[in-house]
Order: sequence, then structure tokens, then C-alpha cells
Amino acid sequence: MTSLPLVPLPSSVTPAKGVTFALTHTVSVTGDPDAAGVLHRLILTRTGLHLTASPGSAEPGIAEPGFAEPGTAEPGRAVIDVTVDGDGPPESYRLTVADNRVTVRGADAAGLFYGVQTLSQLITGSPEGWVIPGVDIDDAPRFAYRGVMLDVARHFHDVATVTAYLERAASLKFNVLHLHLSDDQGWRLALTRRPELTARAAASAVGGGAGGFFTSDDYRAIIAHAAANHMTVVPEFDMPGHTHAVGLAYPEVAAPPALDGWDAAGGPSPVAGETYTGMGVGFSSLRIGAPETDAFVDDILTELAELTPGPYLHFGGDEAHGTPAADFAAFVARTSRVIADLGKTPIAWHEAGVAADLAPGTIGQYWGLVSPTDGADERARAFVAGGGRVILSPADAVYLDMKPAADSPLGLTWANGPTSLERAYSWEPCEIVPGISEDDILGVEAPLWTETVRDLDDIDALAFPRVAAAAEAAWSVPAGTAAGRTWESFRKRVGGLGPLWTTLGIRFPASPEVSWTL
Ligand code: TNX
Repeated sequence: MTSLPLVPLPSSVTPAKGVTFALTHTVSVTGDPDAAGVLHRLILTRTGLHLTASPGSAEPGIAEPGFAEPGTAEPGRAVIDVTVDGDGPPESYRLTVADNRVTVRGADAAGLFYGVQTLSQLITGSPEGWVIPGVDIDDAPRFAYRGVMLDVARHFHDVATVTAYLERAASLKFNVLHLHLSDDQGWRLALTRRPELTARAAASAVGGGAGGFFTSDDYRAIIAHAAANHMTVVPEFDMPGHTHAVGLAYPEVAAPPALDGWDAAGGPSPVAGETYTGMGVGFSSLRIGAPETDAFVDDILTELAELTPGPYLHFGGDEAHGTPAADFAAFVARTSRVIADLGKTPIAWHEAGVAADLAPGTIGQYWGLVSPTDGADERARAFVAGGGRVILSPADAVYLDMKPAADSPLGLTWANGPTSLERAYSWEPCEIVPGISEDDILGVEAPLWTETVRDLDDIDALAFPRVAAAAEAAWSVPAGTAAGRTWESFRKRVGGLGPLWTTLGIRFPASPEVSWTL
């Protein structure tokens, strides 16, 4: 099938032989102003071309996009028309490239945005100038939830970094940004109901870095930027473990560090009331059952719900080895009900599936291995039994913080050693948790934990190109069910994205597994 550099692979791609659209500054863009604006910026970044304004709109050659109403461009002049037409499933689009006309038709605004992203992947340099090869594309997502997660707790990442990463993800048709906002090393979102969290527990990070936090205005700015890129923000406060930092601010809700049999991972041991800068996990816990703790949880989740327009609140639930089992089950069940009562859908890591009485419809996020161990699959199935669904984040496939190769300077290796691009590509969502079907899967999410990740360059170095493999698992048909949905095709298609990624400023490593187009 296609050798066009399209990732994630569209449902249907039919090249039009001998047809080429010449992309010059005389092309006008007509249709939906938002989508035209996105396209104008992408074309400018990729090619340096300012598209000429159409009759009746702004002057030629200036930075503003040249919009026109459909059909108002001069006869005979080349046009790119981008319009929502309401046809097809949510987030779907159709794209046709003919000699003198490109049309992108979205079922909705998101579908149109994805059609524009696909169009940007098609732009290529030739001896005759910039061209778009003739093609017919019909495309729709496989899963409704297509996420990336960024841990802003182990190292803090500021608004500019978060928005740069979400734009990268949106260009690969991800529609969820999950922010891991709290962990042992720091609390990253200011809350008026609990001001000590950021006053006392935000100025630290792994390795003793500076830390930092988002004000509520910062958080709103991220949400707005995400929305402009058709992404929903899913915020996470991780509880009842991963809460050492909470004890710096509100000691009455924190249990003493549980250090019995604990692995310091080569770093310092945690001390109650002092910042923790190591990379160990599983020693901290809230004080379960204390009225102070219940009040704390109610406060932080109420304010988070108020600040968050999206439908989901994630409450963690992972690696709570410092919390007695019965307390853990009681805590996650209560917390899921608090979130449901706030009108939001709870999400938790799969361990919370041990609780018999989670709020109905709670979503489970599976982070076990591609071949489940230690009953992780059983925990995940419990969410389906409770009327919820599952998000798949198998750690040895989509954990972007795993080293891509043994000699990579950044990253961890606990999930079956380094994760090659081929391994990141070669898994099927329906084959991870036995007994759950496609309908039980809400979607796929690729987390990036940031113990070793300090800035956007580090993010790019670990996320790329593997995040493109996760995008294909989330968006495209199952591997092997369509021509082109194969590893061999993927490594060529990704390679063709090198020039686009370079112009977008992405510092992707030149993975030797890819056949890059220079
Ligand atoms: C496991 S995955 C964790 C995180 C670590 C990550 C490192 C999960 C729910 N918990 O606390 O950062 O491994 O890969």
C-alpha cells in the first residue's frame, strides 16, 4: 500500500497516479477559519510559504492566513478548502488532493483538524518546488481515547514545555493529555483550598532540582491550548501512595514512610517532613480512615473538578505498598465515589481493581506488561465487571520513559529492559488482557515518567519516535489487518516524517531502526 509518510496509518489511502498539487504562495485556503489558521501555520513552518490571501480577505503576503468563504476564490486559482460537513463517525475526515484543488472534509472540528495534520505530512519538496501528491484518504480513529501522559512531578515541566509536547502529540492524532500532577517529590498544582501544598511541597524534584508548580491560571492556559489542539486534559493526583510531598504541607494526613523491605533504588531514604529527591517508589501513604484525610481528599478533588472542564479525574492508586490492603481497598472505593459525586468519571491505575465497590463506571488504566504478571490482568478485568472500561498502557510497549536502547543515556529499564521502536510498535490492544473485548477498551495511552527527564530535549529524546508507534496503536486498524499496517511499512513511513519533525523543532533521535528520509 502506501509509501506516503502518513502516521498514524489512515483507514484508506488511494494514491491518484500522475496527479500533483503545486503548493505555491498563490494557493488560497478557504473554509473553516480555525482549521485554515492551523493549516496556514503548518505550511509556513514546513515550507516558509505565506499563502496569498483570497479576494475579499487580508492583503497578500502577510502573516495572517488567507481565508475566503467556500467558492469565493478566483476561478482557475489553486485552492485548499477545509470544511466541517458533518458526515461520518466522530473525529473522521476525508482528504482529496487533485491537480488544482485540495479538499479536507471533517465530520466535526476534530476530524477536520486531523485531516489538516494528515495534509501537513503529505507536503514534500521536489525539484519543481513544494508539492502534495494526488491522493484520496478516508480516515477515522479506532479508539476514542488516545492519550499521552506527562509526569510533571518527578521533574517539573513548565507551561511552554507542556504545550510544546501536547502540540507534538496532537499532530499524531492523540486527543488526551494526562498530567501526573503529584508524587513523592513534589506537588504541582496550586489549590486555594489547600495552599500549603504548593507553598511547602513544590520546590523540589528528583536529584534535588528546583521543582515548580502551576498556578490555576497556568493550568487553565494548558487546558485552553489543549482544547485548541482538540485534546482533553486528564489531571491526576496520585493517592494513597506517591504522597510523601503531601506530608510536608499537611503532616496530619500522611502516614510515616513504610521502609520495611523498601528499595531505595540507590538514592536517599525518605524522612517524614523532609523533601524526597530519590527515585524509589512505594513507601508513602496517606493516613487511611482519618477524618483529616477524608477532608483533604474531598478538598483537593472538589477544587480539581472545578478547575477541570474535561470529564475525567485520575486519582492514581498505583504502587501503594505502604498502605495496608484493606485500607487501600476502602480508600480507592471512597475516592472513586467522591469523584463520581462531583460529576466526573474516575480513572485509576489497575491496582485499584482490587476494591469490590468502586463507583460504577470507574475506568482502569492497565500498566502491566504486554504479557500480564502478578494478576494485573485480573485487576483490569474488574473495572469492566464494574461497568467501566480500560485504558491500555502496557509498560514494555508504550512506557516512553524506558530506554530505547541499552546504551541510551536517558530512561529506565524495569519493564523488560530497553524498549525498541519495533517492540513499541508490535502489540495489539485486544491481546493484552484476556477476556476483555474491543468494546471494553476505552483507548491507549503512552506515559512519560520523568525521573530522568529534565526538559523538552529530554522529552523529545525519549518520546520520539516511539510515541508515533503508540499513536498508530491508538488510531489505526489492528496490526496486520490492512496493507501498510506492518512494522516494515511503519519504519519507512516514520522515516518520511523526519523533515516535518525537524521543521517543527522536534529533537528526535535518529533511531537506527527507522529508514529516515534526509
Ligand atoms: C511505575 S506506572 C510507576 C511510576 C514510575 C514508573 C517509572 C505507575 C502507575 N507507577 O511511579 O514513575 O514506573 O517507569
